[in-house]
Amino acid sequence: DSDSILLTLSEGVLEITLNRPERLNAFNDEMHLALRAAFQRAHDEAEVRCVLLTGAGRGFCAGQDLGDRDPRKMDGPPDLGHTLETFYNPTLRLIRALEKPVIAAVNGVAAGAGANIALACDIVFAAKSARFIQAFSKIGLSPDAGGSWSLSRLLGEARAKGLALTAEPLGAEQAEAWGLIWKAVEDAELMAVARAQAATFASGPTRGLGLTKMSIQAAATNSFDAQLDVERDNQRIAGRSEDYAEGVIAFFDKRTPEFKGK
Ligand code: T3D
Repeated sequence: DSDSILLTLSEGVLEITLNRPERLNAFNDEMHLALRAAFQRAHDEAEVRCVLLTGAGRGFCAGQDLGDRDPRKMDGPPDLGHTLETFYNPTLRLIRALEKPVIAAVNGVAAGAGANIALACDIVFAAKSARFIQAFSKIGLSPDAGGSWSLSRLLGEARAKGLALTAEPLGAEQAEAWGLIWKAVEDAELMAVARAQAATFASGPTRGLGLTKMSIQAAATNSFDAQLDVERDNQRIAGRSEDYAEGVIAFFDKRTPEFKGK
């Protein structure tokens, strides 16, 4: 734990709050390391059955803290490839590889890498007042944190290029209409809606949910034929889970299943 993020683990939900509200939760090195450690914990601990990521204050995350990139305070141009590989990419890889659902509750503006970290999550709820901004082009950078991948796949090339080249803010309702996020919800209801979904996932068949995530992700690069193989392999694993047996028995008993996440 560190001051730059807040962590709670309750009823199987690891809630991570980015906590630098005076900087709209922009990333400094400490927050990078703390966020990565939190996702590593989600990976390592069986008690964690769902992750919920949100931001403190009025913003979700404004991307990299530009205070740490002020050319007037540096000896020469930074190697941003190195900073991406050191700080952002390991966390993004952890989010995608985590075989548990990751929910983003985008409570306010999500800019630059802040937008793209949200888009790397599995289910994105956004407050209706939230905006997604590919801010990179405004400061002479190009998309990172998986944004070029997510935008192209979720929206297609025309909208991906439009957002990335113009840096025009995309409102939450438009993001939902375009299929970029799961749902835009009333601001006052965001956390209740996101937490209810997290609770449902955390009491769900974790193995099956994790395999579902993996199958959908694998489809992005697979042929139909290869994807049938992925489904076969994942269903083989799911079919051996205790939760699958419980699901079928509960069906015949006409009761709600009690999944254990095993
Ligand atoms: O560097 C590497 O390692 C490579 C990786 C790069 C990844 C990236 O994310 S690059 C993109 C970095 N982010 C941006 O360029 C976004 C910059 N911020 C903005 O454009 C705006 O702040 C927003 C559109 C996000 C929000 O606008 P608004 O009007 O709602 O708020 P504001 O007044 O601009 O910001 C409030 C405060 O947060 C303000 O501080 P102040 O004046 O009250 O003391 C502002 O400076 C600060 N803030 C916002 N974003 C950042 C930031 N401070 C440092 N870094 C930020 N990214």
